[in-house]
Amino acid sequence: MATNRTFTMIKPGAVKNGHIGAILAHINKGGFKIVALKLTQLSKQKAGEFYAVHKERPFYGELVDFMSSGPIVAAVLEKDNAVEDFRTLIGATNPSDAAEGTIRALYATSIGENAVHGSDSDENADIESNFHFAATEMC
Ligand code: 3AN
Repeated sequence: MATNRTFTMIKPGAVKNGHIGAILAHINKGGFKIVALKLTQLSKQKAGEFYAVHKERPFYGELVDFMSSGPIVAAVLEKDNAVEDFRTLIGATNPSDAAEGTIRALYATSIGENAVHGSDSDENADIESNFHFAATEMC
């Protein structure tokens, strides 16, 4: 996959609170093209695999429970400098530190329920996109 792509999930809290449309509009306004999109729900096992890198962190159990608690929206996004620009668009992990106007400042309720995921490197964007989508589902 080209390095101008990143992977995102709209997390269960933001889906439950009715923010799918607003967040996708924010992403498009930020200059990102959606190249793959699905509404799905992660099993506990799949959520645990996705966040395996955080296995030793104290919040891992809570994170896996939350991420498998309801539907999510998974998407692959395309833009020059996608990974870095998307992390700027979503804001800091803790919404109370997120810059004004960012997705997390607008739609997150806490550090654990922080509205969206954004890949942290081109390598992880590729791994995470392939975790959720078959090659034929990415346009
Ligand atoms: P980011 O999603 O901004 O890259 P990471 O990779 O440090 O942040 O954390 C992954 C996810 O773990 C976050 N999106 C958040 O949902 C959760 N998380 C991170 N730190 C905490 C924390 N201190 N307490 C609860 N959940 C956390």
